[in-house]
Amino acid sequence: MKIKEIQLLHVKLPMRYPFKTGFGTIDNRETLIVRLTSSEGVVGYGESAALTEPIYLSETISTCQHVIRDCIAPRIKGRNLNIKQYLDATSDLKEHQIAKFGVECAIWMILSKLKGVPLTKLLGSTRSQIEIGESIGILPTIKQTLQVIDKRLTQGYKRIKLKIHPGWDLKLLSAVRHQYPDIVLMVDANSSYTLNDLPLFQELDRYHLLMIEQPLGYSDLLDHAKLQSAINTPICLDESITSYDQARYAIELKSCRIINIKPRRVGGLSQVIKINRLAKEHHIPLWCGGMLESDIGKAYNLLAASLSEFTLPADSTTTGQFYSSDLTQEGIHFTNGVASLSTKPGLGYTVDQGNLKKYSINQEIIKL
Ligand code: OSB
Ligand code: MG
Repeated sequence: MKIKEIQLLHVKLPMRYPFKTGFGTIDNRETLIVRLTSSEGVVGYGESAALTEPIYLSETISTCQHVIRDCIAPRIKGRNLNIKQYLDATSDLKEHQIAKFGVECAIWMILSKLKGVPLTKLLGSTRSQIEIGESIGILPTIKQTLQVIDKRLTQGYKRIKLKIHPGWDLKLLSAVRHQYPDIVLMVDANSSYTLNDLPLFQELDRYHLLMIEQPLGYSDLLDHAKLQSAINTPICLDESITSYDQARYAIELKSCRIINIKPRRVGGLSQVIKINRLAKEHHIPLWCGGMLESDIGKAYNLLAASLSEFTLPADSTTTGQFYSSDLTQEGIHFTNGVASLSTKPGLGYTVDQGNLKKYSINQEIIKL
């Protein structure tokens, strides 16, 4: 299979309300849709869902456009591609995981369609039902947070994740645990604390949390190891796990006991498969995180979550929750907090061409 055209669609989705986290507020979601056409005329989609600024990870939509156009495109031009050949062709490119991920997904999709085999089968999935949890951003009041939790529990979500940052932590958790002593609950600090906050994390041990996600510096494996040895609650790393090797270092250093895998953060579904194997060897539970992707990106997250070690609920929202309109015809929906994976070859969802066009603010075509 060869790629004859790459389209980069810079899309801006209509966001219904801002999402506030320890790293800042996302109030305007732009993303990059990667559309590849093979020489047979088969189309595959990927999403390089970086943010517009490097406030969560270091890549941006602009760096993804640059790397795909100027570095990945010339390397895959005219070459026969399966996943291994794509990885070989781009192996000299350092970092830029989100850019690589967008192209790799589109290649997986084309291969799945050409072979007539569902992606779950190509990836080696072991489950077709994915349990979902909700990630609740920092809201103006505790009362509003309790209302959202109530709604999500009624909808059947399997666990609740609360964003915390200094000043929005103990009081919040005490109120939530008072109202819901037994729900499966976790927090995500998005790197907003330091080791000086150790007493706070020791106090958090009282709230029997499932895990504390990324409490310290975004690339800091050392302080996380120190913190993990001083508290009982498992630490889960998100921002710090940018590759298979970082996952290996974190496990060996005991920087965490759980890993949040975002397929785009580690550079591709191929890397997710490798980390899944590593996690199995070391008995490290995984779960799939999200970063407010469009439906296209979310569909790939759910596929990643179908691998064997993804035993904890994935972060995801349904179509319509953050964006009033999205990019697939079917939309992403859950029944009682569970997503069912499609068994069709390809993405498993039909891309809504009308919406893709409507929400594109810039389009670039690269002929190979
Ligand atoms: O830290 O997990 C995170 C969204 C954007 C960037 C980082 C994070 C998040 C979330 C939301 O927590 C997860 C989702 O997409 O449902
Ligand atoms: Mg996180």
